[in-house]
Amino acid sequence: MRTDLYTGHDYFNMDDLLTEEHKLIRDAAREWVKKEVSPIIEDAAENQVFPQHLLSGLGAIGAFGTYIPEQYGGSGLDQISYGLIMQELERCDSGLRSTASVQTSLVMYPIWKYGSEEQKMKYLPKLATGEWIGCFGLTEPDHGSNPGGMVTSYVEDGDDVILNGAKMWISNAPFAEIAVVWAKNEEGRIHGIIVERGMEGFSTPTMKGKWSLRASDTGELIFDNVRVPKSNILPEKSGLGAPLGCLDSARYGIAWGAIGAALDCYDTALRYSKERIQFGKPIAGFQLQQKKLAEMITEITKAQLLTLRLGQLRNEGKATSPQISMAKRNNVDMAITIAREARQMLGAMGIMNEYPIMRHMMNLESVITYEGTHDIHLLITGMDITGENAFK
Ligand code: TGC
Ligand code: FAD
Repeated sequence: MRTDLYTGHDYFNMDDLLTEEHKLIRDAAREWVKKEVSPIIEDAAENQVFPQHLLSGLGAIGAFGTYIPEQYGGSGLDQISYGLIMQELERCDSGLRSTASVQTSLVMYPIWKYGSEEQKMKYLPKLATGEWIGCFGLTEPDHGSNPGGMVTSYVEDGDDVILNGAKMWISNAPFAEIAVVWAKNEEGRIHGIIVERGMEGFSTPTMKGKWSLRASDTGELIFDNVRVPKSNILPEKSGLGAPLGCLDSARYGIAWGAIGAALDCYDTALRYSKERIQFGKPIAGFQLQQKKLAEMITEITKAQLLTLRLGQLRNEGKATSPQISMAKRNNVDMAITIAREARQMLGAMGIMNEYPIMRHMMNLESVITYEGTHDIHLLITGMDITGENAFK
């Protein structure tokens, strides 16, 4: 196992645009990752398991509920702080960032935005510390890019509803205490409903065999006549726009996270190229290797600028969904391209788990697919600029 020597790269002095608080939050997250996660991440990926002992630490660095108000146990910070934490987590591993973005943006966010006061007080403080973990059930076996076609549904029965259906590919499902599940009511309208572990008929089988995001637990959610109190339905928003609103927040975090993965690949390749001698000199001295490195830092810098601006827009409440889609799509594509180039720069060493690049590359194959595929985000941009819907 190698010592984590990562230092960060800031070619366009982006730090000048951050506050002292932003830098403190980012540096604290970076130090925690180096001390607690870097030494164990390769084993976790190899063993296909999320290290659950990290949950309280993630809570302590503010990764759970970063922008949720303090009255509900969150950190009450801004969107850029949230982005910086996601960047530092994914610099280590996309699965680590996944756990935090699901908890903050897909579980705490809908409870905060669409929940009742009782629901907020019951769930948010425990989710903020990591005492409870949640998951988000939107995708179904037959409905991925087209979540509006979902078949999971419920019928009313006195003070309860009876829920039936199944969700698939759900991050954190195998160990989550609660699931925010999207299901149709008898009129076919989509609602969010909080399902708790232990409710009869509710199970969360683990999905094994992933070559990607191996340090993140993924599972199914099965609902077999699950009786859920009506008081667990999120009352303040319904329709497909409700889950898609959560996705905006999570996709924004991924845009930052992907920069982290790209920075780690670039940092590793740069360091290696200065140390690796071939034909009597460091490979960093060959033009072809310099071209790779120069293009990497150029693309990272462009993504950093785009994403910081997006963070400013989100702080002002002005960011549009298509702007978020563009950043998610661009940054993940940028990161996966850099991972592939960086792996080549390490030659045979690039395939070894002594270096993080191959793990990042495999992780990013999930990141480019979940929260809307690369092509779906392109179609969102296409529709925004032309006014024409090419989805259907
Ligand atoms: P469409 O008719 O366009 O829209 C339905 C309603 O939703 C509104 N809307 C949005 N609202 C908020 N935020 C957004 N981003 C929104 N996009 C659309 C829209 O205005 C409309 O509202 P209303 O009031 O008129 O009803 O919907 P569509 O059925 O045509 O689908 C559009 C499409 C394809 C863009 C969308 O469904 C989509 O984004 N598909 C991708 C699915 C996806 O991203 N799934 C992610 C699952 S969660 C996940 O992957 C977590 S991984 C987490 C981790 O481990 O990190
Ligand atoms: P499909 O929708 O079947 O798409 C297959 C291909 O067809 C893609 O290339 C797609 O771009 C293309 N395509 C689809 N429709 C169109 C169209 N209209 N025009 C052109 N091309 C199209 N979901 C959750 O709800 N919660 C989670 O926590 C979660 N975690 C995940 C974790 C992992 C590791 C992974 C891999 C996925 C996770 N997902 C989760 C599911 C994820 O959001 C879906 O995989 C994703 O939305 C794509 O759906 P699909 O896999 O069914 O692909």
